[in-house]
Amino acid sequence: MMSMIMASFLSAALLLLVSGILTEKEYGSKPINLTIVNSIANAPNETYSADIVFRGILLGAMRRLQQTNADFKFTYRDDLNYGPFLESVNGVAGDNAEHTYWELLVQTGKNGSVIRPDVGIGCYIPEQNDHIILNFTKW
Ligand code: B12
Ligand SMILES: *[C@@H]1O[C@H](CO)[C@@H](O)[C@H](O)[C@H]1NC(C)=O
Ligand SMILES: *[C@@H]1O[C@H](CO)[C@@H](O)[C@H](O)[C@H]1NC(C)=O
Ligand SMILES: *[C@@H]1O[C@H](CO)[C@@H](O)[C@H](O)[C@H]1NC(C)=O
Ligand SMILES: *[C@@H]1O[C@H](CO)[C@@H](O)[C@H](O)[C@H]1NC(C)=O
Repeated sequence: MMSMIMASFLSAALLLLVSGILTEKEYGSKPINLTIVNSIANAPNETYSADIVFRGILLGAMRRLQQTNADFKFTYRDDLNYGPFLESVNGVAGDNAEHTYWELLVQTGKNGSVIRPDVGIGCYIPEQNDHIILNFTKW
């Protein structure tokens, strides 16, 4: 008798725990806008919609966009200390001699102002309604 009460108590507790986890986290992916700006060549902007999972990194959304959209291509190199460094987007590559690079900017969904994240594409975790801007520019 006692063990039956104990067992139903435990299963009820387990149910509460599981439903708690399910409501706390979100599943599936959400769209996020990503715009490519070439501030050196003055080429027209290109905007893509990429899917990002809950707390997913920007690099993941970019990889999935590359897999599903033949118009979007990018390359990166692995930096020993900081991880993925974005080298080229749609065939346009940064060049040390010319001091050009792809700058990561984010127009935040919160207040619309443009920030320059202090981490790269492998560490940045976009928030819902963030607008990612890859800006080809000079340093
Ligand atoms: C100079 C510099 C740059 C230059 C590098 C130009 C060059 N070829 O020399 C430029 C302007 C390109 C640059 C860009 C960015 N940078 Co920077 N950069 C620096 C800085 C001031 C010095 C690096 C250096 O010369 N070290 C000495 C050399 C001898 O060592 P090295 O290992 O060869 O250095 C290389 C790496 O540092 C690499 N690198 C530079 N920045 C970044 C950023 C990332 C994410 C990666 C993977 C590699 C990388 O480029 C250097 C030259 O090849 C450091 C801060 C510091 N004081 O260390 C920040 C620093 C490394 N950068 C930082 C960031 C965030 C960026 C950007 C993401 C900024 C942005 N929002 O766009 C972009 C990279 C975007 C991309 N394309 O992926 C952060 C990285 C922090 C982190 N944990 O991710 C640092 C630490 C500054 C900070 N805000 O705290 N950067
Ligand atoms: C992406 O941009 C389009 C056009 O400006 C806009 O209608 C849409 O709401 C944006 N989507 C997101 C997820 O911000
Ligand atoms: C391209 O996008 C940037 C960033 O959103 C914006 O400042 C700029 O006005 C846009 N340029 C054009 C031609 O639409
Ligand atoms: C806008 O929000 C960002 C963080 O999302 C913050 O860093 C920045 O200071 C805010 N800017 C203004 C003008 O409120
Ligand atoms: C891109 O870089 C240029 C040059 O640094 C800058 O003037 C411009 O404001 C940047 N673009 C955006 C969208 O912030």
